[in-house]
Amino acid sequence: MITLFHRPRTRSQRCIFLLEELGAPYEIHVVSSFRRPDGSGEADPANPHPHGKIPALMDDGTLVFESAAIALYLTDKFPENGIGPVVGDARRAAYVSWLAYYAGVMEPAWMSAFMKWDVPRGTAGWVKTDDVMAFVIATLERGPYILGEKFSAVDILIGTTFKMFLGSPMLVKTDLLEAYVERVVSRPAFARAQERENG
Ligand SMILES: N[C@@H](CCC(=O)N[C@@H](CS)C(=O)NCC(=O)O)C(=O)O
Repeated sequence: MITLFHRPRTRSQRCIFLLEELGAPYEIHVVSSFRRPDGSGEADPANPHPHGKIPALMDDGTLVFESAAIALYLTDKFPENGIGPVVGDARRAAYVSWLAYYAGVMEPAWMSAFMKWDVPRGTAGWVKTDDVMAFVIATLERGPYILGEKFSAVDILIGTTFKMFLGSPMLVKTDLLEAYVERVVSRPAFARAQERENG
């Protein structure tokens, strides 16, 4: 059985969305406690994540952590509906590239914008937020999804992040981005995930 360690209104929401898309059997463990940004609070001792963060996923005793790794693990395990191109699929290279890009480039870029850090171009492997957004927008102009015609788990990560920040100083609202977010969050699996938000 798959157990998702979850806290409402955090990154683990996206894993519920993905599990619903995949039609996977799963249960949710809502963490009993968590650490706050000011350092107060304790992580739930039952949470197997190495830093007590969420999401974490246990699959019959095997731990998977990091949202992008969880996405890849689950779409490989449940390939039937094709939302995670598997080895041999022409879109596999783009799929794993975007998953790594999401975690390794996009999140740091957005975080630097959120924290108002002016990271000089090329520092420590980082890419400027404007350059990241130019690439995302050019990709979505070909769209309608990041990998092209077909929705994938990459859209779950990116579309739900955009939903949260669209219209904030971090992410200027445009018709293209608004329509993309709408395409992602109007999926029935997103609504089902919302219903399971509290466990
Ligand atoms: N890179 C991780 C980030 C996980 C993360 O930082 N999650 C936040 C909630 S959105 C958290 O657990 N914060 C509590 C803490 O850092 O102890 C991922 O994408 O899975």
